[in-house]
Amino acid sequence: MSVEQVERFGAHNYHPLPVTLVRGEGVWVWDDHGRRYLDMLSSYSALNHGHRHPKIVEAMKAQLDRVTLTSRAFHNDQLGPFLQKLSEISGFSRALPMNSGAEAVETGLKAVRKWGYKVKGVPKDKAEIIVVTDNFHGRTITIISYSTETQYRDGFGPFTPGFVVVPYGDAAAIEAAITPNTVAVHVEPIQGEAGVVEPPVGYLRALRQICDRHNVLLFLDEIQTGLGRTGKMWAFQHEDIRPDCIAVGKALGGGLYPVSAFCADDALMAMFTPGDHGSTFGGNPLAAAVGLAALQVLEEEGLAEQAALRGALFRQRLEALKSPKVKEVRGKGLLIGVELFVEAGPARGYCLELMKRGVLCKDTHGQVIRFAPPLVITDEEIELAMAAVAEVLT
Ligand code: IF1
Repeated sequence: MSVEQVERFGAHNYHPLPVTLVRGEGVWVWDDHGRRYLDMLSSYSALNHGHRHPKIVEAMKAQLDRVTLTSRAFHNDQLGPFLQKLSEISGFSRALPMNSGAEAVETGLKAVRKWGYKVKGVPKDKAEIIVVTDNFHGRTITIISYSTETQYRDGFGPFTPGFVVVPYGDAAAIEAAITPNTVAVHVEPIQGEAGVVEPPVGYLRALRQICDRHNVLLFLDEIQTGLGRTGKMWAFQHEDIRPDCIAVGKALGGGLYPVSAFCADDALMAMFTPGDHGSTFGGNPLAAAVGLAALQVLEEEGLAEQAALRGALFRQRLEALKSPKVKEVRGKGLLIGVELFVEAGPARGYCLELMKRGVLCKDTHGQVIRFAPPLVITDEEIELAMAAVAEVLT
């Protein structure tokens, strides 16, 4: 059976909860014993549309009967409509399509560095990018070069230079770290992996002003917070600012296929000339058809507004529990973190208890239970989840 095969033939780079999922539909998944669960993790926010959204499945099936891979050595008829839609929804004039979130982040790191050299006039190989403590932007060696999580770095050196780490949430620390070689400030609007950590109100607005003052680019990672998750299409909209560029991923693939992109305006995207950067699968017609459908469904079903409404209900219910185990409820929209007191014990135990009651979620950083259901969740489904959460947390 599959679990033993994964143990025998795979790498032990994950420690999954003891459940084997065999079917998914909407917010529901079923295991190999026919038991049903509410998916409150959404594959780390890649399932904003829910499992197997019919309209996205339909778009993918249609494209499967046409052409799936062309490489970028030739044009295909799906990439254009996808890029235009992503431009409209992101508010950036251009997008460079990739596959994983980390690839979109790496694309952005290349763009802001090259802009530093070609436009700002930073001396060769001296570009500095300011990042923050407890960041998570992916698993490549360059990206973990600026991670502050020992486990993500241990054994993987030597690391990529050119990153300056300052405390998350402290705008003054960002400004103090800027030098003439600083090309960008690179942060998550809300830190997901760190445990759904929100910065102080006004942080993003302060970063925008600081970057403008010092001719530095603001590069936001919206891979987990974007595409409606936090109750607006983009998390940066909560502070009414506009970054210079964003990385997008996860739900851009509609829960069916890896699709990511780096979005920026003409001047920054012009740093890429033919042959500078690429990817075998980036921008393939199947990805583009799926990505277009995912964006259309987000708009047609008002999933960002749904996340704001359902998130408010879910958060209200969580806070009303007044559980003695809960230190804090954090987050925006349907990106919610429940931090437990250390005395309550590790969050993983609660996730196991919730699993026994038909709710799947994930702990992060030991003490935080992350709730991030598909944005298509209904009030009734939230009440079902809350029944289990109430039992486990009180
Ligand atoms: C794992 C974490 C979440 C991300 C942000 C970029 C990426 C991610 C803000 C990279 C990916 C995933 C990766 C996955 C678990 C999950 C995760 F706990 F690891 F950090 F969501 F919080 N920026 N996050 O959250 O995107 O290359 O994976 O497509 O690595 O275990 P990717």
